[in-house]
Amino acid sequence: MRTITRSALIVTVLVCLSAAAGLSLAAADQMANATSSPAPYVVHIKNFAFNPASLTVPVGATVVFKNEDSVAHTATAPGKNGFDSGNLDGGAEFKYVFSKAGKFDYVCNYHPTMKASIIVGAGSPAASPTPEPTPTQYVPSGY
Ligand SMILES: [Cu+2]
Repeated sequence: MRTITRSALIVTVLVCLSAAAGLSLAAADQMANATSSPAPYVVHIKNFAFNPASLTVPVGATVVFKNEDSVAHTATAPGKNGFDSGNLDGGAEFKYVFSKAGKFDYVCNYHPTMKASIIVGAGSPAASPTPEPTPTQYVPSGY
């Protein structure tokens, strides 16, 4: 009984170690992808709303506005530094590159109650999840 418990413990430790290794590999992979080709940011236009209503992106980010409704919408930020998707039929999408920092409030020209904003920051991409710290207490000293 004692030996069974012991080997069960060893198996548990090994499983934890491989899980941790797998996680850090995945995280490293994700970071490499982020630096080489940043994932596009997506604003979903659905049920007469922009989702997310507030999106923070780094300077130079590409944002894709996807109309997932069956009716037409626009994504329009007035002003000389603004942007305008023009008419977006249901299922259509519009890509825009935000090359300047700032806050861009935009609306749908057809439905003025649809309001949202894009915040373009000067720094690195926001919302990069902090990886869990490696559980070093599980590493046997003999390894
Ligand atoms: Cu609309």
